[in-house]
Amino acid sequence: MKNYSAREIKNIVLVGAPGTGKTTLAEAMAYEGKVIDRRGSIENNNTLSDNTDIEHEYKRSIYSTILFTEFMDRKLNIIDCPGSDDFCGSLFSAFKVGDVGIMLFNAQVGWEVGSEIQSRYARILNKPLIGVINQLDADKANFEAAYESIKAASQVKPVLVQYPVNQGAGFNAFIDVLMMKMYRFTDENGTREELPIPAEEEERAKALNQELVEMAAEHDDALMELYFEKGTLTQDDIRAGLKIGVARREVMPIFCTSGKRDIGTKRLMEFIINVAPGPLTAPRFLATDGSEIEPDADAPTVAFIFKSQLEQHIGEISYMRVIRGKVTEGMELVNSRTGNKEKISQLFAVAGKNRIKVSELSAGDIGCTVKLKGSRTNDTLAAANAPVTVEPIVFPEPRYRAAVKAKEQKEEERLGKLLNDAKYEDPTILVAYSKELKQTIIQGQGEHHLNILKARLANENKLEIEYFAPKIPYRETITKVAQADYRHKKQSGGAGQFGEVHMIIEPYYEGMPEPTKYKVNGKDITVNIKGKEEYDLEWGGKLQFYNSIVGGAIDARFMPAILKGIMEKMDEGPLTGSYARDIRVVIYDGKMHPVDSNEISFKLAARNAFKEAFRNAGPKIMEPIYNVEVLTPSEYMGAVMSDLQNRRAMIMGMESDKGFDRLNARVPLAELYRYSTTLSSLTSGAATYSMQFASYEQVPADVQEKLLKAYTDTDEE
Ligand SMILES: Nc1nc2c(ncn2[C@@H]2O[C@H](COP(=O)(O)OP(=O)(O)OP(=O)(O)O)[C@@H](O)[C@H]2O)c(=O)[nH]1
Ligand SMILES: [Mg+2]
Repeated sequence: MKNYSAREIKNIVLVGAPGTGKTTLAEAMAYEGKVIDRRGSIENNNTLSDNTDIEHEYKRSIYSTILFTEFMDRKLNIIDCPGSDDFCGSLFSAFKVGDVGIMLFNAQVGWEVGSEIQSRYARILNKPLIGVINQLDADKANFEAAYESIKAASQVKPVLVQYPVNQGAGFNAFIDVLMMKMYRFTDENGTREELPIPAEEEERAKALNQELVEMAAEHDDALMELYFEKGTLTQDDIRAGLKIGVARREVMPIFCTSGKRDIGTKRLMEFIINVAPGPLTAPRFLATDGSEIEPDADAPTVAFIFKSQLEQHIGEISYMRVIRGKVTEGMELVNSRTGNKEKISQLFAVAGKNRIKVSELSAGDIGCTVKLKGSRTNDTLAAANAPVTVEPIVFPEPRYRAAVKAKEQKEEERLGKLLNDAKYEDPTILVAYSKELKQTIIQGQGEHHLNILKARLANENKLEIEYFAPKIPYRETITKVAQADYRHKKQSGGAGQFGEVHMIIEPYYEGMPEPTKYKVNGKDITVNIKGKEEYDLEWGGKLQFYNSIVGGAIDARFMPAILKGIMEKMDEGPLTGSYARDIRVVIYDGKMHPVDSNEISFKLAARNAFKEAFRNAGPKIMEPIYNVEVLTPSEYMGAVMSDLQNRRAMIMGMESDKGFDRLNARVPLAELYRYSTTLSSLTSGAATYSMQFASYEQVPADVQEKLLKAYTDTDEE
């Protein structure tokens, strides 16, 4: 295989709602480029992409697949992404290295929620789109309705480059209003005739051609001038205008295909090669220091790993885009995260599971290497003499949380290892053992996301796991000032124990003034600050600790023990055993015994005084609140809203946007378990949501009651 340079390469990402035909179209593209000599199908489980058992079982894409095809002496690198939003992580990594998205629509459906979600991702990630109305051979194909729905919903303006002549089961021809030709297909293998536009189509074709001309002129002053001068534009002029409009994400040209029958694939690929942005024209990759990395093949090497995979018998496969310079076989590069050297023993162009050995990959190209020692997704490999770190992929926040364990206790260790492997392959899976909750918490993009992992562990690793409701990381705090004295005293036999601590506690808030005096239980207590310590607690919030002892009532050497006693109780709050936060403690008096006082006595005295004061200080349980944003077709808004209200949500705002409603709410985490599943069933899968931690807030009285009761119950056990 030839080595391609940046100007001969295009990197595209196939996106679109589930089942629009991305994987089937990728197959046709590979076939057109003679990477394969027969096209596989989803039904026969033999496509280049979707090549894992689990994908065969579910008949849908679960992972992104990298493919290439060679066409018109160019190389097209294709990343076929899953349509399901549960697997959106791979779309984020694909868009990191792809320069343009090819957005598929199902001609029978038009714009769907998946289109909405994925075009939103493209917008966030600043990626241009080319639109494809696919499945035009289906009985219920309705090109016009699909186009209208795209026009109504898309934020990037669609413009037709093609329209079908005979959509439906007999589909075999379309008119291309850029080429001003009709393409007719004589078989299902892409063989085409180029014909003049039939007389009855001339009027429509001309009108659409005129739209293209005007669109092109709009995007460039020189083209506009030319258009005024001549009254029209040439094909090349139109392409030039489209190039600008697409790159600026203002225009989405629309194509016609049947991926299944390989109709329109070649024309789409020609257009991608001629018009889509490539490595030299797309925005530059940024380094973490903010500088732009030029795609210069002769400069020191920079390669970015965007996907890591573990394959039996092979081990680690690292997919990368070369951003600058060249990666060649045998080369040594440095991983900028670890500082370790990595030797590139073998290099490949990738077509799904098939890997074709190549001797080098040049700036702009995508390929893979195997058996790197300690590199993973988001790592940069760079020449030792020119270290660079590429700005990493920012993956979406998790939306689904569960506790996980192996069905059999003895498998826990193996589970830990396999979950780590899963994390390595899919950075949107987060796993951590929570010391606080005493559970292993796994987070992902949805219930389906985690269920696929469960199925995979069962099939491939013969490991049965269980998901169950995760505990909520509650916090405890206080709402008013309280005081307590505690004397710890023990005199039995040998050395005794004695320590007495008097303390005041009060709620801490940002910017509160220094303590001066308190009135508690009718007593005035004046504070003379001898020492102040302030701690940012590991679990959020603060502890302020003041020493205001007068007249040497307690030796300064016992203060650390007193602090320790308080910390211990904050670690396991007096109400429910959750972490306590946002408390100011003032130690203002106490007593020592000349012989029996020691650190342990003061620690215990402080611990108990704190517990008592805490209970008298209007203690409250706080719960994590999340900002939840739901995106739903307007028809389901009522159902979504009333469900959220049942979840103690506070609705913060609502906004309508082209047939979709966006709803923002603050919802307690305790009410969000399996939310993705409920939302999906409320809206027939048409809605999506994201969630992000917002703050800790007091739980309502009835909830506090329940929690207190639950805790006492277990305490008594
Ligand atoms: N009639 C018709 N069916 C198609 C066409 N393209 C795909 N299909 C069928 O639609 C179904 C989904 O096709 P895929 O290629 O898996 O779609 P996808 O977009 O990759 O799906 P996900 O990756 O799961 O989002 C399969 O049953 C295909 O055979 C097409 O052009 N015409
Ligand atoms: Mg697919």
